[in-house]
Amino acid sequence: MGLKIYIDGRFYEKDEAKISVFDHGLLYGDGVFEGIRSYNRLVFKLKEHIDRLFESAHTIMLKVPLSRQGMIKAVIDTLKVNKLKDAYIRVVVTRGEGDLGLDPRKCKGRARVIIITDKVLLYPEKLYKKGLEIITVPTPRNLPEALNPQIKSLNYLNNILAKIEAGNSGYEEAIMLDSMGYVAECTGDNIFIVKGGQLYTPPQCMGTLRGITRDAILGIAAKKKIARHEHVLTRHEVFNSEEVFLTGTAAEIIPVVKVDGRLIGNGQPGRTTLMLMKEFHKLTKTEGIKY
Ligand code: PXG
Repeated sequence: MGLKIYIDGRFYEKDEAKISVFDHGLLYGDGVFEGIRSYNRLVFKLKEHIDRLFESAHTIMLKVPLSRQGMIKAVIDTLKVNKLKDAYIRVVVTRGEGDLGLDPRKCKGRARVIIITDKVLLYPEKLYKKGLEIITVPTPRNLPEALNPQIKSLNYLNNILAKIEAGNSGYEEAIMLDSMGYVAECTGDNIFIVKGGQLYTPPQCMGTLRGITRDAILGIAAKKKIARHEHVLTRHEVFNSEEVFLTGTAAEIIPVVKVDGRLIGNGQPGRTTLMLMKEFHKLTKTEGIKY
């Protein structure tokens, strides 16, 4: 049996799951999305993801045709139909069908809701043990005053350009700076450093997405009585930190051992990173909405 895709309350086989070429999600990237995970039939931080989806939609004045509770139910229903225990869940809301102009008021149909569930795509296991090597790329993160990175919109070209630049240089992931040259985040992950045993991550006002994994890590660190700072970071501070790691729904927590050719600490995943990875895995086993 193939994957079943949810579109507007109905399930379609993967090959039959189609939307209009006039959908403004396709024509203009006009829409919002979330990437969510489930672990052993527990959807991690589902409410937080749906809240963030609704916030993104509110800012772009996109009316989601379901209530928050209705959206949670639709995600759970899709997981049940697909009988997936551990899944990556992509929720997409597009502006819907319009004409060829960009005016969303011309989209007479209602917004479309698409839910795709699939197996999880992770970095290769050995990178979690050895750590990632990353670089800084030239493309700066979108200016928050222009297109705020808090809006998880279908227009991800800013991050895709950075991903292309990382790939051109032979790297999997890249640091993106904000327009002032401070460290913002990576193409699909937030960044943390450890210095003097304390945790630092850029504040969300500096053009970073307020990652749900990021917040979970800050929560774990608080319980472990580790001092936490949401503070602007320069590359110099990243190069001279004891540990660096990235957080995101897909990657979870992954250690970074080299940045722009500079070894981080002793070039091995650090103690605090390893502890946080262990605690994060514990959290995903106990927290979430059951299905
Ligand atoms: N920053 C950006 C720019 C992101 O897109 C994160 C941080 C981490 O946020 P969460 O809430 O996931 O801890 C993201 C994550 C994917 C994928 O499939 C993930 C994201 C976007 C596109 C693809 O890996 N968002």
